[in-house]
Amino acid sequence: MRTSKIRPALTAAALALTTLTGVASTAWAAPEPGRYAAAVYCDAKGGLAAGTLTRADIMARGKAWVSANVSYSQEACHGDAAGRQYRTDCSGFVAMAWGLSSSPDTASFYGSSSRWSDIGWSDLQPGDAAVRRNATKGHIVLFVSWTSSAHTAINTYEEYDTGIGTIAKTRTLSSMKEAGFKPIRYTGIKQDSAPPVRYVQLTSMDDLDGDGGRELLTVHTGDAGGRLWRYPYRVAAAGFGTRLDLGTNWDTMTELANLGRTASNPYPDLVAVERATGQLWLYPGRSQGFGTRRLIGNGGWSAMSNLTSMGDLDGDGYPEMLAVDATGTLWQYHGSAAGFDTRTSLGTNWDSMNSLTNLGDLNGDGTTDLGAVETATGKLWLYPGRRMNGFGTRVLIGNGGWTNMREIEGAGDLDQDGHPDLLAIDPTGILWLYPGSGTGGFGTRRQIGGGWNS
Ligand SMILES: [Ca+2]
Ligand SMILES: [Ca+2]
Ligand SMILES: [Ca+2]
Ligand SMILES: [Ca+2]
Repeated sequence: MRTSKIRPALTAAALALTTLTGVASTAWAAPEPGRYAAAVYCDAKGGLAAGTLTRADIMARGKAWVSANVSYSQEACHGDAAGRQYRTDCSGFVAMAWGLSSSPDTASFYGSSSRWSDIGWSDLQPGDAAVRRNATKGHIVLFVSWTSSAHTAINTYEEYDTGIGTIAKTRTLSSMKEAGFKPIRYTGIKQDSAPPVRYVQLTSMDDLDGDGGRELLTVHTGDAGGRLWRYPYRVAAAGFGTRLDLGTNWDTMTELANLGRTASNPYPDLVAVERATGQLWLYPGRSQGFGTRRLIGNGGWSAMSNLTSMGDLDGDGYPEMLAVDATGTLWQYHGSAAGFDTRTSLGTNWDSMNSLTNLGDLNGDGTTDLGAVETATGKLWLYPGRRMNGFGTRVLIGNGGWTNMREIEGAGDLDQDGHPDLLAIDPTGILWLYPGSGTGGFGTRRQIGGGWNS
């Protein structure tokens, strides 16, 4: 039911600006949705129980109203496919998409509830929402997707205004923040079954085959016997060349780490812990793969995690390595011709972090830096290296969401622009390159592979 009400001129002008320039206006057209909420009762027939709708289901429900361009009115109801009735304004639309038992207003969506929770902007996934509520004004939109990997604008579905109805729209993140939007998540979303983890132990290596490009090692758990693959990076092609099979049974090993070159070998060595015995083995680099392994650490290494080579920190020709023990102490192992000799404690509470990785000299001060994800927050931190003296005060380099990544690995200067880079596999199996900026952060990430979950 469309009304014949004429929109205020400001609203029409703001919409025209939005349409022509693609810049979302902050002059929000949607009037106060809560004012008349009590006046109209829309029977949602109990809604859909929590845990019923997947993100794909929520997007399909939202799209149904967009496709029908359901008219905007705070005093009318419209049904979902099963005839559950929701108020035809911005908050009624999101209530419908989420299958709620009623149509809350934006004040309710902005407030706390067991049915939804605040999330970070970088956590947004399809079917989440963003809500604003200032004094008596409010609006809420359904998040569809980011417009690009730069994450500067989002695509939405929203019940927009009188005469416009339910539409798909694009809004810049800056305008949303300025207008006071915050992202929220329905707590009743049914989790999609996670895609199988096929590639694990992402390990960036120095050049093995002498073509100048770095290598990426990974264990494939999906084919017979845990195959180790080497992916040669081709700088000119900005991607990986044909992978090479380096043998089976690598799923019996864990904590693979690139030791890098030592004074004893022109090719980079690999270390790994044998799950069954807790022994630490060194695999000497050869021109295409690795030679016969050598035992360098008797049992007990299965209690260690986050083995991370930091390169040769004291200049004696042998790389140092970090590892976290079961109590959360971070140890630095001093490299030697035999493997490692002494170790030094670099501090406690490292069991609150995960995905430790050698970032190279990411901040450009001449020393190798460490990256780590804070498990509780999903934030990525840079620990500026102080050679043999541990690390300086940590610096935040990635807001939340990094715990969602399946694998994170400092990649050295993969694209050879002079700055070290980072690789990560996201939950959908996309391999991302985060190019180091040279000043302690990353430029816009680039997708350099897909299917890393198959
Ligand atoms: Ca190479
Ligand atoms: Ca050393
Ligand atoms: Ca540094
Ligand atoms: Ca680079």
